[in-house]
Amino acid sequence: MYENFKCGFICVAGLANAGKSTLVNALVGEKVSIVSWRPQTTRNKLLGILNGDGFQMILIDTPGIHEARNKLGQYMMQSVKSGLKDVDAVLYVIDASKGLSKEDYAFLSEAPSSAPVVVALNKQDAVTRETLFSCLEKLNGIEGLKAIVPISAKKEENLQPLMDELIALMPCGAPMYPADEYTVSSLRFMAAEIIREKALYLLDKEVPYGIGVDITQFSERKTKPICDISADIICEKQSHKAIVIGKDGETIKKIATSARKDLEKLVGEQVFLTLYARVKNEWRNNDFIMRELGYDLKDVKDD
Ligand SMILES: Nc1nc2c(ncn2[C@@H]2O[C@H](COP(=O)(O)OP(=O)(O)OP(=O)(O)O)[C@@H](O)[C@H]2O)c(=O)[nH]1
Ligand SMILES: [Mg+2]
Repeated sequence: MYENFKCGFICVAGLANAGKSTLVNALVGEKVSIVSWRPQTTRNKLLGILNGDGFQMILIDTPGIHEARNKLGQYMMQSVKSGLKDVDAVLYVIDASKGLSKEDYAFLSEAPSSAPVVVALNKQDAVTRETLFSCLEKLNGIEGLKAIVPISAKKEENLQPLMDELIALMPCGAPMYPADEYTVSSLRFMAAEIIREKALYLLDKEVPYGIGVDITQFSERKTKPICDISADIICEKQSHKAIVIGKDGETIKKIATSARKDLEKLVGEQVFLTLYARVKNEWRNNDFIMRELGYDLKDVKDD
């Protein structure tokens, strides 16, 4: 039945802010991963499943490559490393508007995965032809790349040729996931991410980088199509907590209002959302709290 069917794992890697999550969402056609203009938005390895005609492409979104400055950063970089293992191809995303950095060169020339590498030169909508050609020229000088495809993930431009390159690298085999699944993340995890995304947009300066979201209640009522969700926005400092709450609670209310709309889409029911801000000092270096928030180094350790 699956004689000519193709199924493969593709690891989507690249520097922070390159547009990896935007691309995964565009390819899958659903919101698998949250997006923001801030670097280091994605913190976990996430699966996005694209069910196409005759193929199932399993995309692994990963955190942006950066130098870890705390245990959360180490967890994120370990997630990238583990995402690169045992895949059929690596889709390396570059932000054309920033040009090729030495970190991009290092990744592409050191080839940290044994899988073939396809480069998506992203944000073509935001650069001149000259800039795009200059990036393409530099990339052409790097040996061993399977393909280089200029795209715009945001505007969904040139995604078909990119998909064709990736499908060509996928082996024949039966699908790994049911055809109606687009991710394996739990609703609880996705709810926490949606709240974090809104906080990333609404908070300023260094505050958003130090927040985590802990879902403390997620229950669907038996008698009515209503879902009650409560969550703590964890901050690193008392001063950050005051910023998260805002004057007369305005900021946390704004986060809740915009999160509620997306949460209702996610669960398909009316959502009653309650948010609290709590301080957990230096949580990004605390194994115990990190584990509580779902960032457990053991989950992404090398084996
Ligand atoms: N102009 C333009 N902007 C884009 C494009 N793709 C992504 N962006 C923007 O780039 C920013 C970063 O996008 P993300 O998808 O969160 O980037 P990421 O690589 O997942 O970032 P991290 O998770 O932090 O590593 C967001 O503001 C996106 O809207 C594109 O094709 N064109
Ligand atoms: Mg991301």
